[in-house]
Amino acid sequence: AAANGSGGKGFEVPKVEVRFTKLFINGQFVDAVSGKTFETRDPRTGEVIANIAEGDKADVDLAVKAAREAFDNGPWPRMSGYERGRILYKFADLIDQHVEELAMLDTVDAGKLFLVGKVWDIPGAAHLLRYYAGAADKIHGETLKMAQRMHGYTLKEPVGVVGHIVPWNYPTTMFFFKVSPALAAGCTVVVKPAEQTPLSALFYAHLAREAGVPDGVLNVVPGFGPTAGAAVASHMDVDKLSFTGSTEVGRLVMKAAAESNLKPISLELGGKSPVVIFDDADLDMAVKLVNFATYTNKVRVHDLPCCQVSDHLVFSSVITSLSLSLSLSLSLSLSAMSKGEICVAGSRVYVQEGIYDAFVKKAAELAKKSVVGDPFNPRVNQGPQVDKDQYEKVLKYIDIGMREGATLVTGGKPCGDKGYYIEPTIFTDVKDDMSIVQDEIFGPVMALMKFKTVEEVIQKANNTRYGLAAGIVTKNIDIANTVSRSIRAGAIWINCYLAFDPDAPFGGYKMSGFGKDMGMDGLEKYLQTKTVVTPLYNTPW
Ligand code: TXE
Repeated sequence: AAANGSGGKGFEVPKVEVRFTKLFINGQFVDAVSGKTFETRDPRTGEVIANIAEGDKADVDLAVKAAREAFDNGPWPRMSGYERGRILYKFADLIDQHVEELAMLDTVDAGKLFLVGKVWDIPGAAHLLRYYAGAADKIHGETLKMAQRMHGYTLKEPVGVVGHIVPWNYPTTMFFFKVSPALAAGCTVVVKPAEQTPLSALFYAHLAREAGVPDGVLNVVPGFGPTAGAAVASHMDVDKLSFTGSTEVGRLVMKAAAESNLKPISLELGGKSPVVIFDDADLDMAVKLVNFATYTNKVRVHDLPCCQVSDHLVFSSVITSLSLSLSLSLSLSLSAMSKGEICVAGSRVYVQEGIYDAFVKKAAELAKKSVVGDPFNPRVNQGPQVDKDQYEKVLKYIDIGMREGATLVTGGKPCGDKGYYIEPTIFTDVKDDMSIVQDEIFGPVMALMKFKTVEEVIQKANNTRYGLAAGIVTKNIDIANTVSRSIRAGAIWINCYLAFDPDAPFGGYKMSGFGKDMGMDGLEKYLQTKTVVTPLYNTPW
């Protein structure tokens, strides 16, 4: 890896202006009741970017009150789905008009590659919003065939005030995974962004207001988990909670929901997803796929023809003319992607014995080509880990891997003289019960393992408490079908990876959580079903 922490010179680091730093409650940017603020830091340097109003219980109470009022008496749930959809389309258009500025905010806040934010995260958010805007006027119940001369039908109604607790790894994408279907359903929402990455969420609140989302419908309360987050989870007036984050905190919010008003919740939690490579795979393609699956914190836009979804998303979005530098950088970064901060990272890699040795060699060569450095640099494939805690967590796991007896094939060290950069890392001689195979590392660390038979690898792939995703690489359709049915995970990608789409429901099995984001399933969770029954004329009752 060109692991110099800068990725070289010859690029311009833009000056990033932070316009919104206050809480957004009832259509206004306001200070926290306590007057407190907290620092958000740039992972490229560890330096402070801005001081953000620090919400806690008192502010969450105000936000929920505004959302309650907007839900109980305001126009949002009462207007036609068509009208709500029009406002959401406008919101999406405004996102498109601010792509650069939004991508910059996510780069300085989360260390995400700027070009990827520009062509994927931000336009992808607008795409997702439009998907649900189009669904807003297609929400309806069913007519019931009841015995005994009764007329019955169901109504699909918005669930009410929704609490959204979101993580830092995809500040924009996670915001819209949650908010888009909830708003389309007619709910009102209180969003608690991650303390590491509050900047873009506040900007989205501003754009929602500009688009005509009424006051109180979308509230954003940055703050810390145990204060602001916990207040959302335990609030008696929050009707539904959707959380993405760690399994540990998922357990806490589920408990808080149970101990308060029994609000229904959905959880998208950690993962430790397997990628299974069979002997018949095209070796070079498989190596690239796995490199992408493990290290990514971005969606690939090139090279793997099977990943049409991502390609389509990019090329059909507002970004109609990719700049020369962008195309160049994308083709340079075919393989060496980003920093492993993604819940579906395919970091447990099982390779069949016939190609194992060749695979290890090529995977290491590819990882070494990765350019680690400033995420504003178009030549860079991998930016910094989001903050000091995550950086230290990843390095700790690398150390544990070596102490547990795994062989470090490449990487394993921090790089650069400032900021939170780590080399893309590969371990071999890994045993199933090692921590680096069982625990979510959330960093650029791949564990490579050998297997012989289909039966054996199914057993190994399922030997995890998680069940978020899995990858299978083979040309044999019978094997692909058998393995995909046998792995207990919410998403299976055959001969591709990370093929997300607004229409494809996403969510885990086992301790990766429950409830889906995206697709019509993602809308359903913000609706509840009311059954209405009336006797027909002359039916004795
Ligand atoms: O997550 P947290 P952290 C995993 C990943 C990562 C680890 C720790 O393995 O290394 O979790 O990351 C809010 N009540 N994932 O500590 O704490 C918090 O403020 C209510 C996977 O950042 O779970 C933030 O908004 N809320 C994951 C959100 O929960 C609380 C993405 C997530 O933070 C809270 C992120 C509390 N008591 C991390 N405590 C994925 N599935 O993609 C914290 N929060």
